[in-house]
Amino acid sequence: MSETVTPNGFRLDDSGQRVVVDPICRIEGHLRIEVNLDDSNVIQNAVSTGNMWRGLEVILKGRDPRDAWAFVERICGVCTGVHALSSVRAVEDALGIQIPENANHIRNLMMLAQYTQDHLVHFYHLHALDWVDVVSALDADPKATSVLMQSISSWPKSSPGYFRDIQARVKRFVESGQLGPFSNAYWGSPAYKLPAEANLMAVAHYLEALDFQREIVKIHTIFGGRNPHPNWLVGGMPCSFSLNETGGINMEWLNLVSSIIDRSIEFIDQVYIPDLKAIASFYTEWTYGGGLSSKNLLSYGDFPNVANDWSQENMLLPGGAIIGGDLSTVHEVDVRDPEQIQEFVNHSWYTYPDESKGLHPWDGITEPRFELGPNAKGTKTNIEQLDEGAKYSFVKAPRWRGHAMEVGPLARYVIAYARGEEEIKAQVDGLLRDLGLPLEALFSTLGRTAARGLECSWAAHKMRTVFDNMMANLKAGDTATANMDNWEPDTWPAEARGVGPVEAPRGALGHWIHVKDTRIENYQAVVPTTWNASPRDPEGNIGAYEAALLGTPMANADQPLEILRTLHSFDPCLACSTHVMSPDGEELATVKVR
Ligand code: NFE
Ligand code: MG
Repeated sequence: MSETVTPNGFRLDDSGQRVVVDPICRIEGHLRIEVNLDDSNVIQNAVSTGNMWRGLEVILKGRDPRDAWAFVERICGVCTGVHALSSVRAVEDALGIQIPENANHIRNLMMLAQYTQDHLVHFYHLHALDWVDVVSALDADPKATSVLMQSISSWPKSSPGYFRDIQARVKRFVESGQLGPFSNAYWGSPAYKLPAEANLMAVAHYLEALDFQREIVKIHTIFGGRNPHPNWLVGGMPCSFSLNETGGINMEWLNLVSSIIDRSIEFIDQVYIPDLKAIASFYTEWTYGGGLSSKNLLSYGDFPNVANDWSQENMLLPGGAIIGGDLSTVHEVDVRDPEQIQEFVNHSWYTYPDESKGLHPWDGITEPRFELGPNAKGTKTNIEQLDEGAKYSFVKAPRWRGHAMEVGPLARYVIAYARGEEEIKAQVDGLLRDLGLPLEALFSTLGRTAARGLECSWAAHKMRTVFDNMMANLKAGDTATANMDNWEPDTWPAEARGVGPVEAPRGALGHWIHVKDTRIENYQAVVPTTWNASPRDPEGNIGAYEAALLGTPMANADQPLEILRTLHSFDPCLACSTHVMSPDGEELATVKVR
């Protein structure tokens, strides 16, 4: 191919050295990235591949729509609950079922708890070690670390003795030769810029966050019985309030929820946000990873303030679409319009009768076809290089009005900023001011990571608002959590279609259902990581991961730290995006740098 320019404005050149990173670690699911480097080791071509298939859309056919949530919730245990929510919304939409105010409050609370926990775990446990050198923390002066910590936060765990103990723990790890969660990284690389004290501080918080995240998900267990995979219900939520009694959700449980919310706000604002600012301040020159984030962004909007009102004005976080980086216009998105959202498969390991066209999810088809293109190298079970001119991923290619889109916290934040949402604007402007950066700095790997942190804080605070609203409603005497009108199949029309848009932690999620004669005729999920990890489409537009990697210089082609930084900033989840492992679970590829 050599050099081409894609319709969405990215210059590709596949003539240089090909580097294959497989698997990308510290993510959920199986992701392979191939890039071509020029003579200066700058990325000139990028290929994003989801290399597993699970088939959840297919196994839903013929089932009772009221059961669908329990199947699709198993798409992923990380963004747990989001697929169940999308499913019950889709079924309620199809069958005209309204939910009580309390059910809306509980769903909002559970989703906000999900954002808070998922973003926190992503920052510390999946992404921080791209920026924080654990081994360097051994060289830190615990006293100086304490001074650093106390200069940026009033968090009480900040004494020299505390950091000395943490350092001793890390030392035992390193000396044992068994690094456990800290193994397989590129420690000592010159790409790590933090002073030893900042590294020690971040490692301490890695451990603290690991403990604290378990507290947050108790909110799921209180309202949904368990985590991961809490219980849901078409028509409401499967829990009941009895404020002054011992059974059901009483004041004791509600007080625990309230206490978790307070502690979440404290941890996020006193630990996560100060760490984010401190770490980012050493990497402001690392400006790579923008790609589609500066062009096309999509959010459905979520967290309805009042139940059953789907207008953007009613959303705590309103959505829309931005095209070509034009922040002056936020386009309305209609998930029902067959012209707007379509999935393409000409570069995906699926087949359609006519692969030059996309299909709206209500008419979507999930029929797997695994085949290697003529220019792929290696064998079917040991692929050395994929052929991006042919089919090359189990991720489909969703498009909005033909555009490849980025979704996720950065998309939500830029859209809310463009819509003039005051709280979001204040957060974004405050962070940029503290770091001395212009708005354009947002359109980058660091911007994506920063937006997730701000959104984590936003979500923790919004839990308080939603909780207080729910308590006021309960105290006013409304304790209903479910509505069983239109629940029985004999009340359903012969045919119905519904859609359940959700803003999941990683971005815009939708489930589309077609019910026929009381059974599921067709079911399609278009997931955040499906958007971001998308392969090329028939026009040649590249997806968000692919676009974000272009132009990034690699210090050392054998240590793909730069690729990890940018990929991790999206918080990839291939379990979600393919939701559909090769039948016999065979290994499709091995790690290779060529
Ligand atoms: Ni498995 Fe998911 C989220 C969904 S993914 S993590 O957030 O939906 O892309
Ligand atoms: Mg799908």
